[in-house]
Amino acid sequence: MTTVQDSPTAAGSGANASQNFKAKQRSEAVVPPERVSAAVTAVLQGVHTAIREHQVTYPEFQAAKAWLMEVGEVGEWPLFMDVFVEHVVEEVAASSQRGTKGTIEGPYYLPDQVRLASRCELPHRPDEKGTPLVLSGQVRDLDGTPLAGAEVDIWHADADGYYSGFAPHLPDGNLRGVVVTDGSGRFEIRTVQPAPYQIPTDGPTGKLIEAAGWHPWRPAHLHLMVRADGHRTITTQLYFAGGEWLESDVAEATKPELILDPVDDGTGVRRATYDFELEPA
Ligand code: MBD
Ligand code: FE
Repeated sequence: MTTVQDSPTAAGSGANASQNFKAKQRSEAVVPPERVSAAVTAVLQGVHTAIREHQVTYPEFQAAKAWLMEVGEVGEWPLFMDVFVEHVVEEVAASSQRGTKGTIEGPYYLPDQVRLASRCELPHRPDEKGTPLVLSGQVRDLDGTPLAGAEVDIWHADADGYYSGFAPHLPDGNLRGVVVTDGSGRFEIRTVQPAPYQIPTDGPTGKLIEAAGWHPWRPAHLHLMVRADGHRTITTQLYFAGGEWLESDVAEATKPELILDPVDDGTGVRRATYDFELEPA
């Protein structure tokens, strides 16, 4: 029987995302006072400017406070920050990164997933819905040297747009795995086509989006973190040509270099290739 607790809620996924974030945030970054002052002054000046330019009223100011409180109570800060802010932090980081393009990590990465051989199928439910999808490719150094034993850590939403670990009806580890490349740096991962992701409409982030008349969608995507000894880890996502919301990702995290164009192999399996190039650490 399906109970209320079994269906995904904003509070459920938000609480899990907040807990997960706190667990991996082992130590506070040490930021010198000059830098704290410069960045926070700029942020506050932006807020002050918005209030003056838009003649924000007391009721609007109080509504904003109530909304900020709710984001914390429901645990949606990881979601909000990664959707609306992370893409600019990534843009700054990307300016000193060579090789395959990165993009935002988002709030739904979970470490320590099952390790899988270079040719593998991601863990899934026996009745997992969705069009079969095979992603194959090679991990290389910038000079073209294949990287054997590299890790392709992959996670993605299911055919309904939900992530395991953040939706109570999904088994732990579903559609997540750490794939280890073979002697020539190659991998071949069988999974299912993910659906576009919709920001939960029942939480404060979704309510803000609705109140502003925006849309809550991200295009369908695969998340990847690619690691190899002596190389800089790349965190990225791969999208699908022709997919809905590609041109209007709410998280502004698409890049033209990150779009797959899978082809049906004649058996109903969609196949795509993507090679990753990592720079030296
Ligand atoms: C996602 O699936 C995601 O990738 C990001 C960046 C934000 C919210 C949900
Ligand atoms: Fe995602």
